Parts: sequence; C-alpha cells; structure tokens
Amino acid sequence: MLHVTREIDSQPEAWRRAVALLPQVAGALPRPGERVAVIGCGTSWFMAEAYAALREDGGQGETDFFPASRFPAGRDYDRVVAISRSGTTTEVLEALAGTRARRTSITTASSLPVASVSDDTVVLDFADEESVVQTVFATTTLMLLRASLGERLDGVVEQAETVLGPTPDGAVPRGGQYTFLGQGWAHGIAREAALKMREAAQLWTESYPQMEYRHGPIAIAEPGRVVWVFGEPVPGLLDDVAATGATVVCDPLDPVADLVRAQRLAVLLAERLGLDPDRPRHLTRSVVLDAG
Ligand code: F1P
Repeated sequence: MLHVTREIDSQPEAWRRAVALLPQVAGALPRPGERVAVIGCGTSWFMAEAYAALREDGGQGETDFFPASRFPAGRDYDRVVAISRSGTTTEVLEALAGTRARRTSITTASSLPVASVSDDTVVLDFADEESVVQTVFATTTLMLLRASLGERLDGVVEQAETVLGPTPDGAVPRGGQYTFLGQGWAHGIAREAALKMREAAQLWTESYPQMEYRHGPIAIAEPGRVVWVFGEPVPGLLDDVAATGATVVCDPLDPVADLVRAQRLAVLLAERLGLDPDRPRHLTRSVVLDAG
C-alpha cells in the first residue's frame, strides 16, 4: 500500500487523538484576545490560513497568516504560531528566529530544529508521515486548533470515516481540470485540495474564495471541467457554474472531511496517470535552503 494512502486513511483516528491531547497542550496555544500571526509553507501555510480565519471570525482575536517567507518581523504580535511537519523548513526557522513575539511551533518531534527557536512546542508525533505530500499531519494540526477554539468535532470525524468508506472511484466525478472554491476559512482548504492534486497527480487546478470566482476565473469553466465547492455555497453561485456546463461538486460535508475526498481523488488520478504519488516529481519532504 502507498504511504500516502495509509496516511489518508489514518486521519479520523489521528484527529481523535489530537482532540484528546488538547488539555495537555492548550497552554501553548493562543489565548482569547491575543494578537496572533500563524505561519507555514505550502500545505502548512494553508492550514495557517484556515485557522487564522476561524479564530478571528470566532471573535478570539486578530489573527493574521503568512507564508513564512513573508512574515513581517517588525510587527507586534503577542504570539507567532508556526506549523511545520518537518521542523526543518528554512523560512519557518528564520521567521521564528527574527521575532520578539512568544513562539509556538506545531511539529512532529521535540528534537527538531524548529523547537530550538520556539518557546513552546506542540508535538504531534502520532501524525508524522512518510510521504512527501502532506495529508494527516496537516489536517490533524487544524483539527487540534479547531478544538482549541471550542469546536466540537465528533461529527467531522464521523463524516471523514464515511467518506473513507466507499472506494474513491465514483465518489466524485472525473474531470480534465479542477477549480476548488471555499469562502472564509474554507478558502485555505480549497487551496490545499488544489495543491494536493498538483503535487500528487500533476493536474491543472485552481482555487479561489467563492466570492472571487465570478470575477474572472469562471471564464475557464466548461463541460468536462469540475468546480468543487467546500462548505456552504454562496447564493447564486451554483446556478452560475451550472450554466457553464461544468460539473459541480458541492456536498453537505465539513470542508476538512471533504478535503479527504480530494486527497483520495488525487491519489487515484495519480495512479491512473501512471504516477507514483509517494514520489512526486521535483518535490522534497522539506525545503532546506543554502545559507548563501
Ligand atoms: C512544508 C512543505 C510541504 C510540501 C513540500 C515542501 O513543509 O511546503 O507542504 O508538501 O513537501 O514542504 P513543513 O514545513 O510543514 O515540513
């Protein structure tokens, strides 16, 4: 079995473990009212976006998110939260080293370099991965952070178990091109779904906030292409997409449970194309840049 398939399947159990871990790590996570920046690269950046939107929309305090390379070191934050599976990503280490804020990292081992530039480290060792493409570490981090905001997640875990039940074949339509849409925090999920398809299956994918989609991107919609909406559709959007002839995917699932479907589809399509999703071209598990 592929590493990535095993990791995708492990998500519901890992999410349960993360929720159970929360009481032990809550002190390291942002408190209500703190001014927070969340940083990461690639998939970790998209999880940062989702959490930042959820926290701020939930009234828990101003929460910005940045790719680690764009973190504005001069800004006054109470806390910076860094998400990094490998704990070695250069841009993340540099951003943490350059801030005066209290630093929390979420990673997979306390011995990793990211821990040495953090004040607090949350270790999700049970969600570590063999794969280059991230699945279970990213979603488990987000579920821990969602739980820390007071969300009850049992229903989401059950949805993911249901999604993992049927064969991925036939669960969602095939298409020549995929555009993923999400409003609010679900935009981070849409971006992650699009990245997963690119990383694993080298497919042409795009992602937008739902409300931005009609401001240009809809021009490429046509029969044989797929528009996939994460979360509640905004009024009128589905009618506008249907009129283009594109196939619409929009099911009443939590965006993270729906992401599991997209992960599975990415692996399925990769295999169909004769690709090995455990060895995606041009990618490494962690991006470590030369000092010079
Ligand atoms: C972040 C990341 C991954 C991506 C690739 C390179 O890593 O950008 O999301 O899939 O493998 O690294 P990390 O900082 O979370 O380890």
